[in-house]
Parts: sequence; structure tokens; C-alpha cells
Amino acid sequence: TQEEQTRSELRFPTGFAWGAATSAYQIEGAVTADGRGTSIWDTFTKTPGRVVGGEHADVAIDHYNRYRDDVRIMADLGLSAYRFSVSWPRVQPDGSGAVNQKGLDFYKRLVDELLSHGIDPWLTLYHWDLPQALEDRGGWPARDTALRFADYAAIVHEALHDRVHTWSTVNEPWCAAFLGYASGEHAPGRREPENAIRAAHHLNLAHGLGVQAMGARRVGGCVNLYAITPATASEADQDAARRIDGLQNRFFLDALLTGRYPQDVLDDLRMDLAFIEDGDLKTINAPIDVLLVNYYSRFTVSGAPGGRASAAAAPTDSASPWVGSEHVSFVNGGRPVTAMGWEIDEDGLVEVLARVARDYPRIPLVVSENGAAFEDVLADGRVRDEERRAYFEAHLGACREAIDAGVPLEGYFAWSLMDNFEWAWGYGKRFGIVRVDYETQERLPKDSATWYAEIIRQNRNHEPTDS
Ligand code: PNW
Repeated sequence: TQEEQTRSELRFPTGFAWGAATSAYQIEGAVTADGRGTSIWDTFTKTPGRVVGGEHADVAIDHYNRYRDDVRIMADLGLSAYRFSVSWPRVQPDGSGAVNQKGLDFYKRLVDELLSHGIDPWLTLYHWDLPQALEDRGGWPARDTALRFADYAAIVHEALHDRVHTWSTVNEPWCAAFLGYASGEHAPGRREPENAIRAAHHLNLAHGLGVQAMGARRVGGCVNLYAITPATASEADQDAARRIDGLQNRFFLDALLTGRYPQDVLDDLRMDLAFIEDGDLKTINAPIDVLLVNYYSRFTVSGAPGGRASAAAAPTDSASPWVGSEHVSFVNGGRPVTAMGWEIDEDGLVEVLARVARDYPRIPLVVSENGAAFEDVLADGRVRDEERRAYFEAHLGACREAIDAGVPLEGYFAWSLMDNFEWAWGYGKRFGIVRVDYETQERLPKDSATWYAEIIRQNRNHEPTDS
């Protein structure tokens, strides 16, 4: 049958990590509990016009108080791994100096709960919630922020290294730099193109310094990569594709994995790059054990005017994130789209994984985020999210195909475990495999979760049971 065929095609190697992901600000709420400081997202969400409907995450999905129930849901789904992030202002309310023990204790409780259910915790140190006090001192365009990040990484590592096996530094530095400091769509909402490049460099530097600060550990860097296609074979369109690939993908991959910035990207920027100091790239290139790849979509780009300024509409008034390549436009690639307007293209995932494996050999990979927002309807006690299920099936098939082609892919994390605060879009875009009722905080696994659990069960049944 069709179903049996799906299952046999989605058979993965023993030890493959079957996960789901979240991030602190998007789920925790409890923003003043136990001495937590203020982050740039607290400030940004309270600034009129920045988030659809003026929504914020003061309560979010109350994971800070409901984490035990949420771990139980993960266990019921059979997840072998859970990727979450630590809120820097819970650990250091002012971003430097004094450590807030109560903030660290929350993550100890969470990790212990995961471990007691046999779920491997994958800890991300930074998923965009910079302490406001550090933004007040310049934010990511200031070099000092990277140094402060290294202190923070050492503090969290010291507190949790006995419990957490896999660490990662900065989630999607592209978004943190270019949505935060160039387009202004994300916190802190600045529109300062040159400072966005400084931010990108200092986020990379923070990664390298963080890796060094953590000593012996399994640690990774995290990047969001896109498949990129020129709209036509014209020279202008191919140059547009080179530029977008340069700033989105190679600026981060080359730095982390080869210790160089791509020269063509630096040339296109036409700016004074004196903030890149001797030795920085060697630091950024600190050896890592795994690369975390977030994948959502493909961009089709054109060098001719007339297309859109970015791949999908931003929810709020914002500028171009494409520093130095503002003339590039994004065109319709003709594929079906999600509720974000992001084109669905699983072949792009095969392409991205194969490209990384080819151009940056020998680094183990995981897909650390992949998923889709759709307009879910709850009816008769079920969410029949067939489009999301099909998205996962197609993208897991892509992972399978990449492994067959020799890509060292070691795990997959669905974004997201639960519906949550989708940044500038607020709560309107649901990415969860588990539905959350934002009035009652009730959780309900969607059909996609039931399907994912079955795929996991099929695979884990074939693993040796004694560990
Ligand atoms: C990622 N873009 O964000 C993040 O890691 C998650 O926190 C987020 O919820 C998820 O993907 C879905 O959006 C992105 O505009 C936000 O290119 C924006 C972009 C890419 C990733």
C-alpha cells in the first residue's frame, strides 16, 4: 500500500536524532519570574507597529510553568531529542556580571525532566533574546557583545555540562543580524545596513568565542540556509543569485567552516571592514562537532528590477535585509506556498545538504529546524493538518535522499513542537505539530504529530533496545 511504501522510504540509520525544536522567547512567557531581566524582544514587542496586533510574549504558551506537561507530550510522541534555547536575560539579567541562579535552575529542571524521559537535550545558547542592557551599550554592532556572549556561554556550560551533551551557539546569525539591524523586522528594529554587517561579524565572533569558552563538549554552529535559483540564465540573474547565496549562505558557512569570508561578498559591500580584526576569523573557525542547518524554502532571484524586495511579504513596515544587494529582487518560483508565503520545495533541502557536504566536507549535519505554518482548523477534537503532514513527509524524504547520496546527516528537528509566538507575525502563524489554544493553554497533538510519532516508532523499533 501507499502507506507501507512511505514507511519503508522513511527508514533512517540507527541513532538518528528524532526531534522537535522551540526557542525560549517564543514559548516560555513568565518574563518577570525569578529575576529574569529584559530582552530586546520585550522592548520591541511593546513598541507600537512592530508586531502584528501589538502582540507580545509576556505569557506566550506558558512553558516556563508547564514544562513538565510539555516534556510528557514529547515523550508520548517518542521524540529522542529536543532542541530548546536558554534565555540569556534569565541567566544574566543585565547581560554581564551577576548570575541569576534561579534562571539557571529552570533549565536544570527542564533538562532533568527531559533526561528522565530518555530525551536528549540539545541546548542553543542564543535564539535572539539579547539582554536589553547590552543593546543599550550598542548591541551586536558593538564588539563587546561578542565578548559578553563568551562569558555567558561559559556560565551556562559550567552549570549544565554534566547534563547536556550537545550544545549550539547562535541560532541563525543571518536573521539576528539582517532582520534585527538592516530590515528592522526583528528586534531591535534598527535599519542601519553597515551596522548589520558589523552585527553579522560579531555574531560569528560570538560563536567562535563561545565554542572556545565551552572547552570539551559536543558543540555546533547553526545557520539558516536557502536553496537559491536565478530566475533566468541571464548574467544579471546569475549575479543576483551569487550575491544572495553569498550573504545568506556563504558568509556564515565559509567563516565557520573555512575561516575566511567570501571575497566577492566583501567586495560587494564596499564598506570599511576595519572592525574585522586580525585573528577573528581563526576564532570563528574554532573546530565544531556538528553543523545545525535550518531549512525552510527556496529563493528565486532576479537582477532585473520589478520583483519583490524579499522572498515573502514582511508583516510590518521594514527595509531590505540585503545589504549591498538592495537592487536584487525576488520572483515567484511557481511552487505552492505556506501561510508565511514561503514556497514549498523539498528538493531545495536535498540541494542544500548535498552542497554543504560537498563544499565543507567531513562535518556531520543535522536539520535543526524544518516545518511550515498553515491555517489550522480544529474540528471534532482534531486538527487535520494534512498540508503540514505532507510537508514533513516530503522533507524527511529529502533527508533520506541526501543520506543516500552520502550526506552525513545525523538528525532532524521539526519546527516547531508547539504553536508559539512567531516573532513579528505574533500568534497568527502556527508552526506547531501540537496545537495550543491561546485562551486555555490547552495542548493538542495535530494529525502531523501523530504521523511523525508513527515514523519515529517505526524507526526506533529497529534500534537496539539496550543503550
Ligand atoms: C526561524 N526569513 O526564523 C527561527 O529560527 C524560528 O524562531 C522561527 O519561528 C522559524 O524560523 C519560522 O519563522 C526565521 O525571513 C524567520 O528568512 C525569518 C526568516 C527565516 C527564518
